[in-house]
Amino acid sequence: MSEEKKFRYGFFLGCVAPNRYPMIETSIRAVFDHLGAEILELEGASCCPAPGVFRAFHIPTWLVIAARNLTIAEELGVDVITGCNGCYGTLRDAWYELQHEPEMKKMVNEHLAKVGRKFKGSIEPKHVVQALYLDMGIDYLKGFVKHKFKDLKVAVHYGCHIVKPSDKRPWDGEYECPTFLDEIVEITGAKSIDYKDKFMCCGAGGAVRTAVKEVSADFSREKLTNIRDAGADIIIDCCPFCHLQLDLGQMEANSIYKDMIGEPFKIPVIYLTQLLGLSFGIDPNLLGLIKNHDLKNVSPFIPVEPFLAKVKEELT
Ligand code: 9S8
Ligand code: 9S8
Ligand code: COM
Repeated sequence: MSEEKKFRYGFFLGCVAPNRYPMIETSIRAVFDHLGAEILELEGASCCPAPGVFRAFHIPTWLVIAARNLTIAEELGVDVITGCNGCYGTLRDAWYELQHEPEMKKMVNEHLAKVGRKFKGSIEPKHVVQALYLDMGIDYLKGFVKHKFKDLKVAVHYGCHIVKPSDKRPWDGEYECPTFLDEIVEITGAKSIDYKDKFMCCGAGGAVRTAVKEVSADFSREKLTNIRDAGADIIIDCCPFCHLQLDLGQMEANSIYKDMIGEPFKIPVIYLTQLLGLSFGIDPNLLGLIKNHDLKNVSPFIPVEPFLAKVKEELT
């Protein structure tokens, strides 16, 4: 008999983590398991669909697809967690809107009836960070810390959708200068350093990355310059799309804005649960913290080895 777990969630994967950054998915699974959370699969889930793309074109289509994804978790009777800000944005905004707009809910359920589904609004979509910070809480997390970093300077990147729109987020007034992510990071002993325009977008969202690569790379260039100027050893984020932009985006900024940036950027980009997992004593391999590879077009694009060297030095 398996032991009774304290928390249960349906895991909404989205597209970017499973396709481009499987280490993000792996580290979320490892850390949640370690924290006594049971993870259920949402079989048949699709793209959330991406807020900056689908919602920008056709709101009813966006709502119906989002609601369909939520009904999968409703059938299982569990709240949803997602490790992606964009998926969180879509699932949470749609969930909220459908509860406040009966006409929209009626329209959505007419469509869902054709595939034998019905949106009720009975479960809550949560970000992985929300589950860690609000469901479990800092004190609970602290109880799992086995190793502490002594000298690791972290630039925390929140991304946009995790805090905005504020009326549909659970952060209790903390929307302009939130601290919840920094607080989680700091239980590992790492220092979350201040840097200029910390809450600026990474440059990827709202389909900017797809539409105008130079503009999105310019955002990243500015953000990365501020992060480097502040002396960060690594970047910590909580969104696979930000992760892609801050990792692959360093290569892009290095080539598109070569003349502006001086030394090429090479700041390791680490997902929150990878850092947490290390501090909980989880094997780096189970957190997808792999050594540099020589495969082409395969993440991570910026080697994480300088970080792994530091981990070895500080955590053993
Ligand atoms: S799904 Fe499809 S494109 Fe993405 S990763 Fe997050 S947002 Fe939702
Ligand atoms: S991608 Fe993730 S959440 Fe977003 S829209 Fe602005 S920032 Fe980066
Ligand atoms: C950003 C998602 S995480 S989107 O590009 O705004 O849809």
